[in-house]
Amino acid sequence: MARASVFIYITIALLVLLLISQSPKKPANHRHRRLKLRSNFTFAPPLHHSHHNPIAFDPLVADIERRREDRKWEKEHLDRAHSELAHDSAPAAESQPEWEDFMDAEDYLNDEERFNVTNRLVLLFPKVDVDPADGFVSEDELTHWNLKQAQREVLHRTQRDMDLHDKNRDGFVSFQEYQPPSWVQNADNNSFGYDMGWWKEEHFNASDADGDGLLNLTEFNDFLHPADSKNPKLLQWLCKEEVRERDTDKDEKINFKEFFHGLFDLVRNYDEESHNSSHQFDDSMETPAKTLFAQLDKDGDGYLSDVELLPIIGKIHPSEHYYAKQQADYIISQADTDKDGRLTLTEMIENPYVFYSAIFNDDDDEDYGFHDEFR
Ligand SMILES: *[C@@H]1O[C@H](CO)[C@@H](O)[C@H](O)[C@H]1NC(C)=O
Ligand SMILES: *[C@@H]1O[C@H](CO)[C@@H](O)[C@H](O)[C@H]1NC(C)=O
Ligand SMILES: *[C@@H]1O[C@H](CO)[C@@H](O)[C@H](O)[C@H]1NC(C)=O
Ligand SMILES: *[C@@H]1O[C@H](CO)[C@@H](O)[C@H](O)[C@H]1NC(C)=O
Ligand SMILES: *[C@@H]1O[C@H](CO)[C@@H](O)[C@H](O)[C@H]1NC(C)=O
Ligand SMILES: *[C@@H]1O[C@H](CO)[C@@H](O)[C@H](O)[C@H]1NC(C)=O
Ligand SMILES: [Ca+2]
Ligand SMILES: [Ca+2]
Repeated sequence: MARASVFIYITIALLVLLLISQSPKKPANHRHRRLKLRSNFTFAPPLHHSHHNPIAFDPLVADIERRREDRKWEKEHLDRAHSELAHDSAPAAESQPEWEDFMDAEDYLNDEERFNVTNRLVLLFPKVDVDPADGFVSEDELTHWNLKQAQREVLHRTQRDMDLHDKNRDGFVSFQEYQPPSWVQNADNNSFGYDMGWWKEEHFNASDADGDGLLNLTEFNDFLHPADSKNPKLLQWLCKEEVRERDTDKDEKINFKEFFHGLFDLVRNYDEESHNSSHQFDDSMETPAKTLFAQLDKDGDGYLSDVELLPIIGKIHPSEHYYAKQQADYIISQADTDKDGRLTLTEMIENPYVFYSAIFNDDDDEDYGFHDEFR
């Protein structure tokens, strides 16, 4: 079937790659562009509209970045962790990178004979073009691909965090076992504002979908990324938390003023980015804000309760799907030469750096604008 031919095809492509990688090393030719691995990571979960790392298009690049991030993470935690941890979290013997350190990895990516971007795209195209496999990569297909890459990344980080918190190593995190990270402990209790309810017992309980008092990997992942969760208890908690944070006059409800200065901007930004509507930044926004407020205020008491925030919570806390789509739209806008809204393999090969620009370090004068796009 088609599956078999794809397999043969991938095998051949891999052989070609192998042959190329074993040919004698020639002096590097002059390049205008250097692919660069990202080296700074933030280990706190992304809250609100904080920076969201671009998703690596190529799983091979993601893999290199992941290993590098793991090393940095281990170093950061082992430096101050107790010796018990130091033994257990020593790097696993599984699939060691073939390069000694990560400078080598970056050299590898920039060695056109070992890491041939064209061949990479040829190899990846049939993996993205699956629904249907028609020779075109659609926005949905690319979004789905990005989302899969992002989810793999997120789950990997959760697993890493879980290893740290699951003290008795039974695969579950109990409430006694987990300790809030330092950014929670050091938060100033008196400042009204963000994230005060995070890592508290209510948050823990809401994440515990089956109510057995323990969080397994799925539940712990939801705990860290409630906006991506399908757990209704947790979404409800997130809404409550949002009310707590926005409720400046402490009446436990959101009045119009509290809604207009804060929440409405988030909803509007979300709609603009996904629907590409026209920009307007003036007082005339008060009218649409009032309209939306009235729509959300189901019981008409002039305030928004946590339950009434539920329809917009996905816009206040965008999910991975949102970022995956945003990135797909950006890539298509840059690479879709014939403007039919979808990508052929040829279009991708002719615009390779759009797919690798998250690690693109421009030292020529062209502006790819990728980083700006994703804040
Ligand atoms: C990573 O470093 C770049 C500059 O090297 C900086 O612009 C960017 O904000 C940093 N990102 C994070 C998440 O710290
Ligand atoms: C990359 O692979 C393509 C197709 O196999 C080939 O045409 C191109 O010359 C290769 N580039 C380099 C630098 O080896
Ligand atoms: C914040 O309040 C908790 C108890 O509610 C307390 O244990 C903690 O020390 C306080 N943190 C700071 C920085 O004041
Ligand atoms: C969380 O659930 C436990 C029972 O599993 C209960 O004893 C505790 O009071 C709950 N805490 C909160 C804040 O709801
Ligand atoms: C964790 O528990 C939930 C039920 O609360 C279950 O649906 C899920 O499959 C479990 N995940 C793992 C990794 O065992
Ligand atoms: C986005 O906006 C631009 C310019 O305002 C317009 O040309 C384009 O058709 C819009 N795209 C969509 C999908 O609405
Ligand atoms: Ca397709
Ligand atoms: Ca096209």
